Amino acid sequence: MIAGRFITLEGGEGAGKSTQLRALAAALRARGLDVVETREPGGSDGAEAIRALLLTGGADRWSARAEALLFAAARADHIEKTIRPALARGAWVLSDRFLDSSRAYQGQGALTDADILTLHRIGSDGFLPDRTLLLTLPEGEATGRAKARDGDAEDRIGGRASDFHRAVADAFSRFALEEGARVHAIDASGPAEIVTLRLLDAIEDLLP
Ligand code: T5A
Repeated sequence: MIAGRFITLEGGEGAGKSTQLRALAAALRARGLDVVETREPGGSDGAEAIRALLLTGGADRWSARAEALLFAAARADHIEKTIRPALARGAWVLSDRFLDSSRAYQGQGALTDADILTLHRIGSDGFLPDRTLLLTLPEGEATGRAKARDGDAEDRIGGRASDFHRAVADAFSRFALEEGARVHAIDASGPAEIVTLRLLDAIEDLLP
């Protein structure tokens, strides 16, 4: 049986994660692989219910600590109900965001990166992806893509100030520098088809 693999796509708002996840899934299916497409927050019934709590409502609906705990709880359910069963049957699981988003978004303020990793150890035994593809795009370009799609409609977290999103981008870049074996930074500029080829190149060594 082919070994299942767990691949995550990360990056800021509008970098093209959802677009690339669909394209990557299609490319892997064309190679005969069983592929599961999923996302965070969400990806299981329980986690999707938590997603609605996290992304709607006023900016101060949750404290920083409550927000981090909700993401960790959603992730625990997602891993247990969706990711692990799919990997166990030999599927490739592609997730639009995962732990590194919590580290970048929730681990740069009231809580540290170490705190987020502790929550992940408690919630999910510290389970990590086989490879994380970090889509990088200059700030203006990413904002332009997101605005072209959504106008001014932003969710609870996406709508935070640009300083916050800059700190998120810096944190992601740091993960790629410090954890280079797992986290590969991919240039997300240019036509979507070209970006997909870059992503395929970055997982070539994992393919059967
Ligand atoms: N969050 C999430 C946390 O704070 N902590 C966590 O632990 C987790 C898991 C989730 C929010 O939750 C936060 C982060 C987020 O704020 P979401 O609704 O899931 O929010 O949305 P995002 O993950 O932010 O993703 P977006 O939908 O904003 O953007 P994507 O998926 O990166 O981009 P995509 O593919 O939708 O593309 C955006 C637009 O650009 C076009 C697309 O057609 C689309 O219109 N596009 C391109 N245009 C030109 N060239 C290309 N190459 C293009 N690729 C895509």
